[in-house]
Amino acid sequence: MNYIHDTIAHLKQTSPAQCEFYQAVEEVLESLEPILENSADYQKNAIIQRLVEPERQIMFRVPWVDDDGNIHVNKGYRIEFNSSLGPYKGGLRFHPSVNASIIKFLGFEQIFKNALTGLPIGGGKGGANFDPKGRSDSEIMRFCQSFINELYRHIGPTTDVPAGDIGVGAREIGYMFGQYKRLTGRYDGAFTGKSLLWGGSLARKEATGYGAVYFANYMLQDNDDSLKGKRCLVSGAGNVAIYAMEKLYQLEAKPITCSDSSGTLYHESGIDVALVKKLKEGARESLAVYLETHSDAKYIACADYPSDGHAVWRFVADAAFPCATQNELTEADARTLISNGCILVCEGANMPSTKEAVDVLLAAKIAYGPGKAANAGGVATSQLEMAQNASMQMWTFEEVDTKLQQIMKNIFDTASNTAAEFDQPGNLVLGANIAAFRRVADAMIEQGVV
Ligand code: NDP
Ligand code: 2IT
Repeated sequence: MNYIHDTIAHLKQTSPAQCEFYQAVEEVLESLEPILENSADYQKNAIIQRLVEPERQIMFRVPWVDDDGNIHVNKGYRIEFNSSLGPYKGGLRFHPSVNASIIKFLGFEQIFKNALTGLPIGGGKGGANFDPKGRSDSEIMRFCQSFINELYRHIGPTTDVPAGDIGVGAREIGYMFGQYKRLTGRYDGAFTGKSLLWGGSLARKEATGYGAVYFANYMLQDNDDSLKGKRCLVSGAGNVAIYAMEKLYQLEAKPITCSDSSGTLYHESGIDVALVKKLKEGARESLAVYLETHSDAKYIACADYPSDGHAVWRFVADAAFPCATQNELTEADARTLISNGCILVCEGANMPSTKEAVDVLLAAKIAYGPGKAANAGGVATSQLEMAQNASMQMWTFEEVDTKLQQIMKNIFDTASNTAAEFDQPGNLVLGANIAAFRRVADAMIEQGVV
């Protein structure tokens, strides 16, 4: 459709050199063809032209002093992408690879993910090109305080509510909330992913990983199958990967891999999740240290990865859960998974599969759960945290977990029914994108040209 291609061409011209952002936009807009073709309303209201342009982009300097007295400067970002369904909501990422393209792709995905949850939350994302690796607690605290010295004026429980992402967990949220409270004098729900001691929600820490595994099980149940007894490949060893592995065991599946930024671990008898938690949540060590406890496991360093992809996807398994980062599953990886008999790919990470890999997975017609549907349990539970904060309540773990399961089931049903409505049964990429778009676009039309 010329109208979609023109929008993408214009975007590339006006927002140069943002390839991850183009990748996310192209995937969504291409799926929208069947709905845009028949809706003069969406065209007349310039919905897609407005959707791809963030409502507001904040970029700022983050100066901080390390333990030796040296001054460093990082780039801070918050992209407030779309507020048609509620306050901007989305995480903060601290990683050296962060740039405007990465934050915009994440913010764009977040609009649709949040819409799919059915909850009243708009889309946003932020972060900094700061590398937390090897930094002391005091350095992390000073960095977080400096980051908030600028960001505090843009956030609040009814305007913009940040949370965690890569490199940002409960420790960083604590330091940021402390500085926000000091500067504003307010004790409110301007962040989610908070500690359970002071306003966090039970099950938020577990929610993204658990939610992705619930989603995978719903996909399999639709084919009269289940996760029970399945051998699973997991990438990542952070928040999402750890709780995905924990839930896999609870559902009697077996995670046999995980990975970090230095390499991949393979353990035929099943990954020792308690040990990975200890290494990563506690000491923040490399996965290579796992071998000191389990000498029968194998560790493949990044230097030994195949030139066309990632070692983690080259093991034989029934299911794959990419839970680390974007574009970590290539076309060659997708082909290997399928030729090795893998029947399910469920994305805990945001946009972990390259465009070519997605095409291979869809063409093979295996169960494929795209990130914006499969990993929405994290942000959905963040909204449950906001609801608890606003009503000054604290729900039990079981209450939150039950709601999480209902939300994941609802997202699966919505994506699956929408795919069937547009004559592509099983294509959850198309189903999720169209269902989310309809909700956001209709709200934008009702709210006028803003
Ligand atoms: P963490 O920082 O807790 O963990 C990230 C893991 O992935 C770490 O093991 C890290 O390795 C590894 N990793 C990160 N970047 C790279 C890279 N460039 N190459 C190789 N390995 C890498 O982050 P999360 O678990 O929170 O996030 C993982 C993914 O899930 C991201 O895509 C995020 O956007 C997405 N997500 C997170 C949600 C959440 O609630 N936290 C919600 C929905 C999606 P190392 O240990 O060496 O640092
Ligand atoms: O990508 C994501 O959905 C997150 N990092 C979680 C966002 C949130 O606001 O909980």
